[in-house]
Amino acid sequence: MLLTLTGCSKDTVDSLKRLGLPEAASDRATYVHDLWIGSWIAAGIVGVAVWALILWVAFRYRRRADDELPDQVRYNLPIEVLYTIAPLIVVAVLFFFTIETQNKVLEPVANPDHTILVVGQQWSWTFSYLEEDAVDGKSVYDVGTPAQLPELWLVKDQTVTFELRSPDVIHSFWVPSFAMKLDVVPGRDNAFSVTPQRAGEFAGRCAELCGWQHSRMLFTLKVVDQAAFDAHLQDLQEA
Ligand SMILES: [Cu+2]
Repeated sequence: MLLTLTGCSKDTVDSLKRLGLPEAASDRATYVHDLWIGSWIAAGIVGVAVWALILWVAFRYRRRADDELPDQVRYNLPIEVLYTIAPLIVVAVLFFFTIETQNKVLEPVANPDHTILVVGQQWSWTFSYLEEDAVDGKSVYDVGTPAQLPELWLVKDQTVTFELRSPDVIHSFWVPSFAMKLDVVPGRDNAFSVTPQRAGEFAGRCAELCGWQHSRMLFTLKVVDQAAFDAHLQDLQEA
């Protein structure tokens, strides 16, 4: 109601409901969404409790007369134990749910529908579609430059595993709509899987400062149906 009166668009309202997180475009983004919202609710409860206690103490133990000094308290062991234990509990709870979310987000998939080799090189991306049926089991690739952004094509509702490789420095493969990024580290075989659940065009970028053209290390993600995907792979083969 208030938001309607202030003239906010539906997009703005939806974005506020997600507390600024991009709209989920994959199965695993929803886990991050839950952690994000849950963390803010927990922070809100703790925040309100702390403000209430501060206000209550300030009011309850205020000075009541000009010539009176309120009780001066020091070395209160129960209070000191409380403010040591309470933050530890807060950190432990956040840690637990973060690890739990991380395990779900990184859960490997045994037989993904597609495997894509993602090479992050200074300063663009190379996407190799490995052993695809649309091109008779061969592999095809798309290599980009900062001036000509590469495209990453995926099929809606089909699981893909990204294998991340870097020949030079550390990059980070990031699709904001998947609420997921993973470092691309030279000499280290990182991988993760997702199932895109919304068709459309999405932004992708490098999330690790990797040199002077880092900010141009962008790509376009297209989530399409099987026919469009197959046609694209055949185009890549002919290119
Ligand atoms: Cu980079």
